[in-house]
Amino acid sequence: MPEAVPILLVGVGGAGVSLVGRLAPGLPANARALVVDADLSALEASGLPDPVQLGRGSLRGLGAGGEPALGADAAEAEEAELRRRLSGASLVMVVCGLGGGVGGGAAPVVARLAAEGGATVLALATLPFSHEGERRLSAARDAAVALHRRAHGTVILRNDALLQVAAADAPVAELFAETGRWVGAALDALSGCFRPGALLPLDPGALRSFLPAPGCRATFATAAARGEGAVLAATRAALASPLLPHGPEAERHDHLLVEVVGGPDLSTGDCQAAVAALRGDLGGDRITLLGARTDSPEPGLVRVSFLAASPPAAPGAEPRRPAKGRRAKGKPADAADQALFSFAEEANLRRGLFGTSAPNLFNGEDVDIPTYLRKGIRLPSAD
Ligand SMILES: Nc1nc2c(ncn2[C@@H]2O[C@H](COP(=O)(O)OP(=O)(O)OP(=O)(O)O)[C@@H](O)[C@H]2O)c(=O)[nH]1
Ligand SMILES: [Mg+2]
Repeated sequence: MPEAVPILLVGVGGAGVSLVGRLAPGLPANARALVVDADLSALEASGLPDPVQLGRGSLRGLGAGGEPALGADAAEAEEAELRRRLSGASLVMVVCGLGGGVGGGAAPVVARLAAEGGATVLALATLPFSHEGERRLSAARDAAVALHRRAHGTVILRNDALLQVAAADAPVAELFAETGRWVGAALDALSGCFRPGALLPLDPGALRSFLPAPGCRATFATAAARGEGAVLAATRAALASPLLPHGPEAERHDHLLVEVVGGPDLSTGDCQAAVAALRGDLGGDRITLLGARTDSPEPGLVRVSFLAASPPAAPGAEPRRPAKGRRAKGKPADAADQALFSFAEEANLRRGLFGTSAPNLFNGEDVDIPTYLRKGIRLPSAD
C-alpha cells in the first residue's frame, strides 16, 4: 500500500483565505490547511489556527489595497516564516483570487517558496468577473503570468464562467460557494489518488512526473452521476463542464490524471471506459494516470474527476493540437469559441517579461467576452 502524499492547501488573500477556511473542517486525512493574508480580519474570519499574517508593519492588519506589488513585498518580507510553514508537504495547492493585492502579489511568492522547498505546486486561481473592471482584470492577468511561472501547474477559473453553472439570479455568495466546491473536488481527487485505501492507488512519485516543471498549463473538472452507466455519464458530464475551455481553446494535453470514486461494485472495465472517453477528448498521450476508490461518501454516487496538464513547450516545438471541438452542454455553436480558462503561453510570457507594451496574455478572451457571459445570461440547453 502506498504512503499518503501529504498535501498542504494554502489560501492566499481574501478569496483564498475564505475558500480554504470553508474547506478546512472537512479536509481529507492526508491534507492540512494554511491561510496567508495581510488582512487580519480575513484571517480571523477563516477560523484557522496559526495563520501567516503578511505586512504586519507595512500594511498594519489591512489588505494590500489591490496593489500586487505591495502583496509581493509583504510576502517576501515573511520569506523565512513562509518557507517554514510550507515545508513538509509533497503537494502544495495554492488557492487565490487574482485581481487584488495579496492574492495577486503574494501567491506567486508562496508558489516559488513551496517549489524551492521541494513540493510539487498546483495553483488554482480565479480571474475577476468582467464587471469588476479592466484595471482589476489586467492586474489579474499579470498576476496569472507570475503565478504560472512559479507553480508547477496552474489552473485558472474565470469567475464569469460561474455564471453558466449557477442560477441566473444567484447571489454572489452562491457563485463563490461553487468555486469552493470546485476547489474541494480538486483537493478530494488529488488526495484520493494518493491516499491509502484506493482500489487503483497511484505511486506518490507519479505526481512529480505528472507536473514535472513549473509552467504546466492545467485544467480540472469533475462531475457525479448515479444509476446504471453512472461512470460514463459522470465522465461525459465532466467533459461538458462549462468550467472547462471549449471549442478552439480546448487544447489536448500531454498528461491526464483521472480519479473515479464509486461504490464496492465499481468495475475496472467502467474505469477503463472512462479513461478511454477522456483520452479521446483531452489527450494524455504521454502520461495517463488512473486512480480509483470504492469508498464513495454517498451510496450509489459515482464521481469522475480529471486533471489534465501540458508541460511548457520546448522552444521551436510544434503548436499544440486542439481537442476535438469539445463543447459545453447547453452552449450554442457560436459561443463555443470562448475560452473559459486561459493560460499564459510561453511566447506571451517572454513578451510580458521583456516587451515594452502591456502583454495581451489571454488571446481572444479579454476583447471577446460574449454578451451572455458579461450580462450573466444563462443559455438554454441545446439538448
Ligand atoms: N471565486 C471567488 N472569487 C473571489 C472570492 N472572493 C473574491 N474573489 C475574487 O478574487 C479577487 C481578489 O479579491 P481578494 O482575494 O479579496 O483580494 P486580495 O488578494 O485579498 O487583495 P487585497 O485585499 O487587495 O490585498 C476579486 O477581484 C474577485 O474576483 C470568492 O470567494 N470566490
Ligand atoms: Mg484582501
